Amino acid sequence: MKKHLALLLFLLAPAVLLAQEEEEWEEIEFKSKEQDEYYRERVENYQPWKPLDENEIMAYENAYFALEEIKNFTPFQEGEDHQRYYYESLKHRFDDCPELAAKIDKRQVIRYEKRDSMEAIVYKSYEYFMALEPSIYVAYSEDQGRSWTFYYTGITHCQPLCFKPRSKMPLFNKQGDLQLEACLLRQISSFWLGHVSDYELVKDGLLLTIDMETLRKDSDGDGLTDIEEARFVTDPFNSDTDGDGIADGLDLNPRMSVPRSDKTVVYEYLIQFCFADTIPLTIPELCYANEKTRTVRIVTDCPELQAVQPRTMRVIVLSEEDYENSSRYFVPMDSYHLSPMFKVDDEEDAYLVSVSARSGFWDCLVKKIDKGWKLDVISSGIF
Ligand SMILES: [Ca+2]
Ligand SMILES: [Ca+2]
Ligand SMILES: [Ca+2]
Repeated sequence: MKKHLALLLFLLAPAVLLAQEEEEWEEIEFKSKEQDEYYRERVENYQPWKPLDENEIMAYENAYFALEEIKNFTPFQEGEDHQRYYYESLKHRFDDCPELAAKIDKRQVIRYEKRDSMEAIVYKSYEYFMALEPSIYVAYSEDQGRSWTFYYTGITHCQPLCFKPRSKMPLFNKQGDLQLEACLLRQISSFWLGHVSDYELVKDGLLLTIDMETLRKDSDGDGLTDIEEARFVTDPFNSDTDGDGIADGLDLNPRMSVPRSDKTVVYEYLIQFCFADTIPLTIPELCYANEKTRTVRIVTDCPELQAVQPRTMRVIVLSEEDYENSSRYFVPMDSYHLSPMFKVDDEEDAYLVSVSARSGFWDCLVKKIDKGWKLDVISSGIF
């Protein structure tokens, strides 16, 4: 097996190791000193996943909503955090929740309540923010369910707040805000493909109050709420964080406005898993985000990659330093790993580049040709 591939597999372990056993790897004949150096450094700096300690969990505060201790509460039940729980026991629980209300499947629902003309559904979804645990959303209607608005709460299921579907407390409080019984959980095993992470209870008997005004707040009017901007690491008080003329809510790469190079177009193909034989050097037509656009994160210091202008997804590009400074309470968004383009030692205008995500990895050789690039996938694996 090519050395750098072994190093990459090591970094992505353990999910990839399963795939490794089933795949016969081709020998790759192209050598690159740049590539060897890059993977050597990554292995040296590799930090394995570490659980938060109990004190860090106890110190959790929600940046937007009040979290308080309550005396009478529905105790946490073992397995309540587990995805399967919803599929087995929630099927019949919300009989008063109209099926597919607001196009939400009943199995996603944590709490539902109707009061006068107001209706609210608190639900889990992987849509929009791809992450290893689902995010918590609120669907809200003020006209008896005829029209719905959807809000992101900034909370990732079990990280560390876990809400209780069995709660008997009314969902609407006297002020018309939402109150949710919760507990704090601590993740004790890392995620890997096809495996649900394990959690332990750290603190029970909590109540989170989601006030609707804060949930809706979009201070700079760019179409993203302040809570979404925190997740995207964009500026909630500047409607165009990267100053490229496209508002944050529409921008498919809202954090970075970096000059393009010939290599940028290669990355644009790879992040969309498009392995065309030839890649023309044309600048892609400008596309815009909408409220359902899938969002992935890319951590890179490589300017050619930071400049990407995706067409079908939103990318949140963080430098290595931004990433180091980001909150540990968040389960990361789905991350793509794209390597820099490494010059092949003995060949003009030829580069090795790798892309990997949860679905698999691809190692490619790209060669500059007249008006574009020729792309060959030299090895790949599907997880
Ligand atoms: Ca905003
Ligand atoms: Ca903004
Ligand atoms: Ca912008």
